[in-house]
Amino acid sequence: MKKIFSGIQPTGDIHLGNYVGAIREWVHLTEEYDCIYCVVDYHAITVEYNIEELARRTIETAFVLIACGLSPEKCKIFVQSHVPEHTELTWIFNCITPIGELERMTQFKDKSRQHRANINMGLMGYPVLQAADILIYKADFVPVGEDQVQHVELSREVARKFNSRYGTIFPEPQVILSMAPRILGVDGQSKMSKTLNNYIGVLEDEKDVWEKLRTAVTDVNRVRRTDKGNPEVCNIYTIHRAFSENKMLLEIDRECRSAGIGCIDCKKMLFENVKKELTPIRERALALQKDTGYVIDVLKKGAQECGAIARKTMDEVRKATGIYIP
Ligand code: AQP
Repeated sequence: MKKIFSGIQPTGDIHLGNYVGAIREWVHLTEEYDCIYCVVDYHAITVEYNIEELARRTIETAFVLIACGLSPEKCKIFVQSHVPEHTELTWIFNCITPIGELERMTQFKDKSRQHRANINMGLMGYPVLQAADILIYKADFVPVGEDQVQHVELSREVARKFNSRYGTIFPEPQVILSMAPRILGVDGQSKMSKTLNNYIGVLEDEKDVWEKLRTAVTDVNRVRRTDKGNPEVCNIYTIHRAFSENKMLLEIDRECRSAGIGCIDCKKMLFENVKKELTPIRERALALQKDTGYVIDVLKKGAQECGAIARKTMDEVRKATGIYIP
């Protein structure tokens, strides 16, 4: 069975972008691949964060993953910091990764702009840690949204560089690009993001979801109800594509272009479909919230199993790099 690795940061509420851009596809992939999914807490501390909230958010992220349908019977779920070999391998990779490669990463440039007062080594080295996350399990594929493609490409370069210098240990991982690779935020401008506060949370209650959808930016050129719309530039239509069936999409496309349907009616149809998919997730999450012990056990088992794989890879890496092994 080919191996899959992917991760999610415990930086805030899991939103529709994370769900359709990553988690929903992670669930399907467990049917065909040997999947490892990780709550990447060390990635989350590369920017300012709330110390009191990190542990709670880490557990919460894990139970939302399970509530979204990831079954611990079908994949491994664990917390990054519980397998310290990730950071050990990062150090080895740091020593073969050119700084220039890291400086040109789009996410580093964006986050440096957002966090001018704290442009730290960890922020720049984020993709190196990500390469270690992936390669320590010798993953063949990495399912991600568009924003993470550049980082996976860097992982491939790191693997290539390591293999040519020390002998082949790592595969060159390939991206599995999400079917919904870039969901925009309700501002209609930036990627939906936990830290930009432009998101609709997977666990938000129906009233709040509707309020956010109702006021979300649509096609800015469609000012009046009688103006014809352009679904291809409309944020709401992008979300529709992730939640609605083809028949409805064709109908909306046709009606929007001829001004036959207004934005509010289009949003109401979307809301119904989002509600249908999120309600069972919210119910499962509520049940899991009352059973934190179960989630903690899942994470413990995941860390044990992943730790065993990671230790084996590190043994190979130490040998290959000439580190003294007593
Ligand atoms: N808006 C999005 N559309 C499609 N996919 C998305 N992903 C994130 N946002 C969107 C995908 O979700 C997975 C986990 O992402 P992450 O938590 O590791 O970090 P991120 O990509 O940086 O997501 P956020 O919400 O924007 O987090 P913050 O605000 O903390 O930086 C990834 O596969 C990602 O592609």
